Amino acid sequence: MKEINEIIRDIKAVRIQGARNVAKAGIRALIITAKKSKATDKEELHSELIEVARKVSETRPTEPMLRNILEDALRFAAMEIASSNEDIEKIKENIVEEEEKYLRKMRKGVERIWEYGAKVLPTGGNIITHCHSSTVTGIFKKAYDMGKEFKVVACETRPLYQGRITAKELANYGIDVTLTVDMGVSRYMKKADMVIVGADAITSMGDLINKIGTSTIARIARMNDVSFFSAAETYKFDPLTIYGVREKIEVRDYKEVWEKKPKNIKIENYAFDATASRYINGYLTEVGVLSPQSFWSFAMKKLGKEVGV
Ligand code: RUB
Repeated sequence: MKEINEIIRDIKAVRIQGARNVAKAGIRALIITAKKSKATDKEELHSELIEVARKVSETRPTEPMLRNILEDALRFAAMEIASSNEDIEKIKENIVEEEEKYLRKMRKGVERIWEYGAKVLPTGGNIITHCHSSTVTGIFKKAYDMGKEFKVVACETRPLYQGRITAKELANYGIDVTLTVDMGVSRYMKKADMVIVGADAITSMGDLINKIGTSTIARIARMNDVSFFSAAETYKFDPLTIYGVREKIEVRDYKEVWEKKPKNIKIENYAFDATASRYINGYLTEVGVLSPQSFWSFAMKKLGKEVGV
């Protein structure tokens, strides 16, 4: 299906970027599949949805939110398909309706993070962020709407410069923002009050996987006694890490770093890095401000999963 292939291409090319936007695109892919499906029976429809979910979930390896959400969405579709006595066209409609409801639920969740985050943001503070996280920019916008005064420093985020998206979005909203090259962050840390970044994955140990460079910023924050928060829905939790599975870090094409590199130079283009929980003061989540140690238990409840013994 053309639209699904486009979604997949856009996620892989980081035109759709940030864990939430990627997860939302996953749900949109299921909605399109159900809307456009020519399946004439339940089994065919079910396998079409499973196939699309599988393809989308393989687009970026470090995105548990996408996988958690697709798993949830497929669970509903499977229940609807198994239990409904309605005709196939009505079942497709019900699935579309339910997935749209899911997107609205996601929106409510992130709005709660924006509220909690905006309260935590120090009035008159200097805040540092990295990359582009829709969760984090939402916090800044909410705080701005509440009348809080603060300044943001955004790291440009090589090699794809997602920091520029952050800077543009905040500046267009009227927020005071300065863009720095990534290695310039230390200069700003001396005067900073807080660092807030997003999250791609959170492990059972409370460690954070986010855009490469995050762990360096967290260490510099600690050296300067600056508190470090990550804004993340509990859907960012990777339940497999409880069972010892290490979070995969996506390695992208070296051409993003240096398109015509000399042959004798090696380039490793890791998209993300891991920040140990000891550098993290807290996670700003839809259930409240959580310590890295308690994140997993709230997340497991949210995902409806139990720890096996
Ligand atoms: C984006 C990134 C973001 C998180 C959180 O990386 O690291 O901090 O995905 O974003 P990329 P959000 O640009 O490679 O996708 O809060 O929007 O989920």
